Amino acid sequence: MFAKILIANRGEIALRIIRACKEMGIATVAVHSEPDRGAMHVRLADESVCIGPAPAAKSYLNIPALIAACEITGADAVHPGYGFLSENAKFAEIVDAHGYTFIGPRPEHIRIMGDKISAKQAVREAGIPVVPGSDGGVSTVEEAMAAAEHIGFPVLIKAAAGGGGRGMKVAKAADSLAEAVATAQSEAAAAFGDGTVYMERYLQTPRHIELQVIADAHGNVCHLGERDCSLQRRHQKVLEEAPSPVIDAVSRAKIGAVVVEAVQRIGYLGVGTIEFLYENGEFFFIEMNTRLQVEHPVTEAITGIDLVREQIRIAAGLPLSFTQDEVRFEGHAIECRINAENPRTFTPSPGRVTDFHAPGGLGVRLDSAVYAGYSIPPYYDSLIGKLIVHGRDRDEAIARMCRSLGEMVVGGIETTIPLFQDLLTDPDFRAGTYDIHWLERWMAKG
Ligand code: MV4
Repeated sequence: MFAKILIANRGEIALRIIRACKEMGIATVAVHSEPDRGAMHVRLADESVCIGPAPAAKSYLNIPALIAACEITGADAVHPGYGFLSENAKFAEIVDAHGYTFIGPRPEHIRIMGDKISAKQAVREAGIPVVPGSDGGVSTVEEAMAAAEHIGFPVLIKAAAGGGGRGMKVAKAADSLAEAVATAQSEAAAAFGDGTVYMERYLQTPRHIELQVIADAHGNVCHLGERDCSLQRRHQKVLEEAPSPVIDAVSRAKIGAVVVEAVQRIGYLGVGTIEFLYENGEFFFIEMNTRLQVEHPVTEAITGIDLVREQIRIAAGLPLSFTQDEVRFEGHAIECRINAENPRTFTPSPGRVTDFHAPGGLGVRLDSAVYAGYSIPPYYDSLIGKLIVHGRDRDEAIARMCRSLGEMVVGGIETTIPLFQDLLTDPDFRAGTYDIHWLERWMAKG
């Protein structure tokens, strides 16, 4: 097992990783930018290294500085968290080349899944159902027309280098296809430096349902059930729950078995998330994420499995601490992402947190790096905490979340807490009948 792990991240996820390390008896190194000198992850780690000025490109994305921090502190391994360098295949290679262990998938798999066309091809060949679409990229209008003919309208044009919703264009009929393709190509080239696009049938009212998978270096692969992440705004997840209100034990076991078989065939290592659109009882793969995700705690809540501990064990060459048969899905978990933002406009609200009180009690978890007197810097994302509750069933989890949100105090800045207090009392939310477009419509109603 590793003696010391460097955490190449900040905020709540850095704390989350430090906590797993402490429970495993592993020493921790925090890295931080200049304005993050007083951040909680720096306080909780055993040692810390300043890796550069405020802009992420000069600090949290600064690979030479991170490698130097490993050398200075004698760390054995690097945990990238989520965001920043977590899905950067080059970084994983560089970490390995310097003799440290990257706690994550192999660079090869990060690279395959980073390109949405190669990801789709790889999982389809491994037996996972995908959204009907073009085989590979489309480069000309003629190719796009031919693809649309067998896909059927409406179609969606997506950037191969995209993901997370950036650079997508819908074409409702043949007369708008040429323009949609041209716009998608130029936007993709501008945003990602790669104008490659592909096409899919546009699913109009799906849910976003993702499966958590985990694989060790001994050939053991398990799935840890699904998370329903349909409540999003501008491709930002707002609230996630596990299990999905619309997936029963039989369909979970069925898609779980398909995914486990595919992950085995691909030879994947570590934790991963297979994202699906779910419509009319069918799963359609869209993307695979090769990182620990923000919303992983809802899976931890219903399975009792510490995903970060398993990640570290896997990277150290140890087997999974459980078998698929031992995985039980118990009760229901909900996560609210508490952002330092105006709850109606989502305008960032950085600044000094004057008061802070964490909710508590049975089935309540708050992952947050905020403390009273802390100043939220304006340079990074506005996530200041994740409130996760677990109940015996969905109704109990909802009641517990309402109660916890009512206890929580974050003074001095605006937060999204009031948004959740509204959302959780909505009859459609309570019924669990929402799709991926529901939240934006609900917010527009005001
Ligand atoms: C789609 C789609 C409909 N049909 N693909 C958006 C983010 C990226 N991960 C994939 N996305 C979508 N892909 C097909 N073929 C609709 C979306 C989509 C969406 C997906 C999940 C959650 C929220 C969303 C909001 C708008 C569009």
